[in-house]
Amino acid sequence: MNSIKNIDSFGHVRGESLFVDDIIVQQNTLYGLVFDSPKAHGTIKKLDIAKAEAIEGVIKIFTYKDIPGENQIGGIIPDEPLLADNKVHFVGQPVAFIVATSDSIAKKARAIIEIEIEELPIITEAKEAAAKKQFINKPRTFNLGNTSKAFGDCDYVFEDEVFTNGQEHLYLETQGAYAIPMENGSIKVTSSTQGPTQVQKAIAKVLGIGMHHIEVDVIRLGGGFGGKEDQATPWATLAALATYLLKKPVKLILNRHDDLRMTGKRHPYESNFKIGLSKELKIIAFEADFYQNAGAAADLSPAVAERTLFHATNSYFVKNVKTTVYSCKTNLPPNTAFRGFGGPQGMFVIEAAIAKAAHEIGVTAKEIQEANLIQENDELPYGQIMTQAEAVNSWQSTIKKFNYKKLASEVETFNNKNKDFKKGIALMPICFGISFTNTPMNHARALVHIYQDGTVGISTGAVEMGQSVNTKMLQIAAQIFAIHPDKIKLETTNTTRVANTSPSAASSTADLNGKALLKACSAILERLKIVAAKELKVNEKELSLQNEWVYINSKKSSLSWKALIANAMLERIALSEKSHYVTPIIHFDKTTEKGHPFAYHVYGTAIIITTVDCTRGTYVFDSIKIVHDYGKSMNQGIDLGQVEGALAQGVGWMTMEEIAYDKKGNLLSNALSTYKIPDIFSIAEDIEVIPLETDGNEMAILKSKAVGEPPLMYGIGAYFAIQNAIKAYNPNYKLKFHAPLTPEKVLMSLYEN
Ligand code: LUZ
Ligand code: MOS
Repeated sequence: MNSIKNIDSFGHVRGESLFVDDIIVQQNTLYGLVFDSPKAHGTIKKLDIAKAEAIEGVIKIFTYKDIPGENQIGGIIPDEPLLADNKVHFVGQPVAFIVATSDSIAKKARAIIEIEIEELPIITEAKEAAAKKQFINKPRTFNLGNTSKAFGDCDYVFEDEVFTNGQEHLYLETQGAYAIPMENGSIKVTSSTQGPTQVQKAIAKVLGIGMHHIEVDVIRLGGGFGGKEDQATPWATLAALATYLLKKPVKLILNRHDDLRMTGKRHPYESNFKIGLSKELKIIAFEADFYQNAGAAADLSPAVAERTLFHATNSYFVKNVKTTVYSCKTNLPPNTAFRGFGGPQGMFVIEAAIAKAAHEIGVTAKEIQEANLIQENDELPYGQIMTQAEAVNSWQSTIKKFNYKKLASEVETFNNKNKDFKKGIALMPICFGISFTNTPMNHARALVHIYQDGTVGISTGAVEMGQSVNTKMLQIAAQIFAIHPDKIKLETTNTTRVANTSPSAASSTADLNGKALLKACSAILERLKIVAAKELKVNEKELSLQNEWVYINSKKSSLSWKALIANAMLERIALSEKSHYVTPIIHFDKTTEKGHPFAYHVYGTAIIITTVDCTRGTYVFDSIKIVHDYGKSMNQGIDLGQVEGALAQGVGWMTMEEIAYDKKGNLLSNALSTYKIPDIFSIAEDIEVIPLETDGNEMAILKSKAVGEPPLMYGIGAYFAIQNAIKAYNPNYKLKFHAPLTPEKVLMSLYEN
């Protein structure tokens, strides 16, 4: 069972898997296109859609005036109109929605819409916004101990600035939705969203009708990475708006350029840190201020900001901590969830602080990292007491299993012998909290039907986006019912079957939905055992299911799974079950900023080795070696895939993916020719991932820990490996913490003096 392949793999390879754009369209389907703001900030003085609307084949061009309900799609804070009213706040902000009989006609119409905008001052950077007091909400501060006092007791104190850039999600499948009118004013929307309920809720609000009129269906996503947690909503809502008003099916699929321009990305952060250490290299005090570039509306920024604070000390125990995050309002598209959700931004800063301290004191970062790893019963800055801490375990396993000493001495030998090439080595421990940091979101439901022929249909709130959650769900049901996976079907994720769901996010989807599914399957199993016990005239405690057969005390009985189900039907036993799972224990009090927000933490440690070409500033990664805490992985192939994919994304964020806006708020990295993501050559040829040996965790599904986001942060080590190579070449190099560390920046650093 453990080796079951992603159930979508054959469909994907054959091109048979269905995405929104593959749905066979109904007759009279119309095509939508968004007309967006060409300016980053200003007042709309004139919007002329009449000429465009007169084009043959253009059915209607909608503006905010056509919205029957509220022109509002903000999820956490109601600060985001669906269509701009009299003001625009970023380039790419939807202003009008063109609906035509074909995509090409809609494009012609878009080209002749006239807009006049009286420009207002444009802010593109976080600290610039902070200086002008442009914030999304109030800052948040986490406090432990007393930093100002503690700095006085430190032998060393260092400060510096840090920048991490944004990151484009670049899901293979762009944003899109297809809405069709049903009877009595109801609408069915197929959306490429991680959050079907969010979409349903936003549509109901914008149309001014009840959520019961909106059915959102999600087949699967061609990637999400957080980019479709909140930001699938506008497109589905626009399609639904047009469908509602025109009573026609409307399809809206963003092309890549529109998607890149109109959607938000990972938040760039400008930060400051102050770190204080003792002679023994204990981190006594740590302070950081994080300036998050939120973009023009809140979107998920407050939640992302919160997670930055939760991860600001990464895998380390620090007695005195004070961290503050400011969500700064700028004229960029609202930045949003991205794998790690603010965690990576926080973790990079403390790693930078450690690198700085090591450099100044004249020790290796490893010595500081090692001296401060968090341990059992240590208190985190947010009050949670560490249990089942694996930071030391994963660190020591990594050092031992990969023979770190030998690797480090090879790097040193190489550097002594070579002038034009330098190697760098870095260690990157991770510690990532699992649960939505907003406690009320940690619940899920599953609906299971056993059909009378013994086959099974499963619905949960989980959205399949390539992470193979459906395969994990199937494994759970197959295990409990002891039936072949071929007898089980994962239904689409649909708001009428499983309602009020949290988005598939926070690495928690398999845990939450899997636990609900486990409960539902177990409840049916209990009923079936009673039927079998009656039929076989034994005590139900003696019964088990194996290989589609009922066993009595591990001896095969006369009763097959199929016959058992047929009997249960005759006995009028419910073959369906709906279950609800709520993560136990967790809580958090935002007034004190203390609590126990995470079900558990995921750990691991990576060793990253790079070779820098000191003539060119280019680099390759020789090897990336990881000991990762899967708990007891329920599917090693799938989980390894998640580790490798996340790692590539982390390395890309740290080294090459360079989002660029000009001062006018125009996206310069607006195509794949100007935005470089990692390819097969960017990632180390030698990647080794060894599972950390632990007991797993009861709060994880089948003790198999969440794996979606944590491994992204191994990529942070890539920055420091390159930095160490630069240090080996240029003794005058002044450490800078400005990611991504592109070859251009490396080259400048190699030759600065
Ligand atoms: N989404 C969210 C997330 O709403 N809350 C979270 O804590 C979170 N964490 C990671 C990714 N998405
Ligand atoms: Mo996410 S960053 O949608 O888990």
